[in-house]
Amino acid sequence: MTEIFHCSPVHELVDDRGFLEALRDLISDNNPMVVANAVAALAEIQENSTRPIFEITSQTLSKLLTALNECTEWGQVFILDALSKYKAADAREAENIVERVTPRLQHANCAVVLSAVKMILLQMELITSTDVVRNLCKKMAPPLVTLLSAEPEIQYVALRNINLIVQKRPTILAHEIKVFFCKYNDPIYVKMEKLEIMIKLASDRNIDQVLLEFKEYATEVDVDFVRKAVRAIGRCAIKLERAAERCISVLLELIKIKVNYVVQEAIIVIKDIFRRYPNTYESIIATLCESLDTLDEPEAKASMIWIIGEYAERIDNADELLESFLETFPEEPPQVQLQLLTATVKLFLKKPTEGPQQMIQVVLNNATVETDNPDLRDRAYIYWRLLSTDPESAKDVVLAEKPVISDDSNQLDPSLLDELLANIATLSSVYHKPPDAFVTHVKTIQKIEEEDFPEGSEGGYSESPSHAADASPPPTTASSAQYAAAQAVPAAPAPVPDLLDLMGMDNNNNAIVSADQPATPAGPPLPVLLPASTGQGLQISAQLVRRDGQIFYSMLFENNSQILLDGFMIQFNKNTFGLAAGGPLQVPPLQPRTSASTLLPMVLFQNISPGPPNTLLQVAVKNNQQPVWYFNDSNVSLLVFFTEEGRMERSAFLEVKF
Ligand SMILES: *[C@@H]1O[C@H](CO)[C@@H](O)[C@H](O)[C@H]1NC(C)=O
Ligand SMILES: *[C@@H]1O[C@H](CO)[C@@H](O)[C@H](O)[C@H]1NC(C)=O
Ligand SMILES: *[C@@H]1O[C@H](CO)[C@@H](O)[C@H](O)[C@H]1NC(C)=O
Ligand SMILES: CC(=O)N[C@H]1CO[C@H](CO)[C@@H](O)[C@@H]1O
Repeated sequence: MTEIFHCSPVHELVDDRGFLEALRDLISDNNPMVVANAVAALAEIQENSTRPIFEITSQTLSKLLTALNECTEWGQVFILDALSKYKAADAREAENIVERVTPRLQHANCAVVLSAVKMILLQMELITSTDVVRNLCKKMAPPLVTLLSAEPEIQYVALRNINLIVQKRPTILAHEIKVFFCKYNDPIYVKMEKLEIMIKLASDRNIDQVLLEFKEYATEVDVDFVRKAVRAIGRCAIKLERAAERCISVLLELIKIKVNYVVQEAIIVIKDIFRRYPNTYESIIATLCESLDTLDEPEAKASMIWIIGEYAERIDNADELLESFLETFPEEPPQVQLQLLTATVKLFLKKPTEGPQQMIQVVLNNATVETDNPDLRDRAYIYWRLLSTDPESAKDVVLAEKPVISDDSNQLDPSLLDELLANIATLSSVYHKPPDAFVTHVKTIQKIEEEDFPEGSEGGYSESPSHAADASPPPTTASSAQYAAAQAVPAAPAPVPDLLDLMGMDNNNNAIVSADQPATPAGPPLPVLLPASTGQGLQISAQLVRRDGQIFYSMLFENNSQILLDGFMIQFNKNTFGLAAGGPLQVPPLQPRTSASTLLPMVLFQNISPGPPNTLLQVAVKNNQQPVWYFNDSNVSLLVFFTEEGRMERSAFLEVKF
């Protein structure tokens, strides 16, 4: 055994099953010190391995729980993490495990504390006794509070984790809201996180205290923090019905201070409050209207316009107010334009008099003829059509009762929350993103069933010449000249220089890529879709690109095999956009150790797949020497379907059914 321990650096042994088995066997040793040392070694190996190397079984459970006291800090973290994944047989076993682990909550190392919290939270799912759960919640509060007396960086990590914990079990820290009050010298990133948790812990019982705090924060110097504090007041109003009135009076006090960004932020949240409690607080609209001319931020402007439109019948001079906004309609950002359009229509439906009627003409003209924004245009046309055909149903649509909103900002989806809770004390719980969102995996290649492809085995292939001599450039129509020019780009995959620059080139001999020319890729390399190891030495990289309004499949073929490869053909499986080859695949015979790149022109809407939309492109490539290779291009950028200006072509837009 000692021999094995000495032999070589840990990471080289990760794949040595015999060695790992030996270590795992030691976990069952009767001496807790031996168990602790084996755990330490396993923990270190785990550091260097991406797959879990160790799992707790019901046999090793009690040994490990006993050894927990003897272990190093990292050994403890390792055991606790493994225990989090352990599936207890029943509530009693879960209770036993948790009871043995609770002393870890007092540990000085915050990694141990967070791992213990995670483990308890996860095992608690199984525990049914409300008394036991309540007790555990009580025990978890003090260690979490202690984490907040550490240095700011650790506080931040603790706060991000606590943010998750209070979403799952708000009771744990329900009585501790005071520790989340911001200190004047807290760094801004700590303050922001504390604010978020204060909102989550705010309740009818503590709201007065919380509002005093928020009000104070709203007068500090850091603008972002002030804004967040004002928004926090609004979110509390939405969350706590009984406290809404108190929240609103604080907001009104803040508006009266007339600090520009405070006013704007307040108006944004008041719009949400109106949506949460319709027909309740409209009396404050007059106060809001006093600040009308100070609004210069799109979101605040849009909110105010929404309020005016929504309550047009109760605001005497609603038409004047809207008219003042309309003067700058063409220059406003889209967000404001959309609100102006809707508010004007609401005003017209509520007060169908001459003034509003003129306004609506101006708005509809501006929003249809004079705009490039498709959202604005579509909405304007819908209103126009509704108003001109059936004003009564226009009322039903535009003035319909809106669903009441609730405060779900910064609230995580329950399944994501559970996944993140299982990752407490890791980076994942700090980012609030699941591990696979920032740890990339290596793509593996899978065989696609040949029957999936249209027209059987050969029919649909776009052929490439068997010999370079056979390859004649396509006929000289305008588009095929472009295409030939595209082919002439010597061995340079994406991005290809502007095609127009190449039009003057003599492309008789360059019409296909010379196989002798080594690939000198300019710009980022194409993604490898068929690695040489899978393709018996043939490697294929490819990506859809858009050049001069046309879609191409930019491909690079690399021959790492010992034989000449020729007769290349390509076929695309049915896909959402109906992408298919728009011409033959022009790849010259590939000598061993040579490569060739090509731009294959693509057409849309040729073989549209009936299934739900996705961005997957399944490709089959064959040649005269090798079997058919299948690969998936899973990274089809939607951008290539749009013109260079980012607008989708009309014909393309009409045909794609999202
Ligand atoms: C667009 O709006 C501006 C400002 O309100 C107005 O002067 C102009 O006449 C409008 N254009 C049309 C075509 O109605
Ligand atoms: C390729 O696409 C098929 C069909 O969607 C899928 O089943 C397969 O997992 C994909 N293969 C890879 C390597 O992504
Ligand atoms: C997907 O394509 C884009 C460019 O279109 C590239 O930046 C990105 O790295 C690609 N992602 C993967 C996973 O290949
Ligand atoms: C897989 C691969 O790239 N093989 C070779 C094909 O030919 C080119 C050009 O000679 C070589 O650079 C590659 O190594």
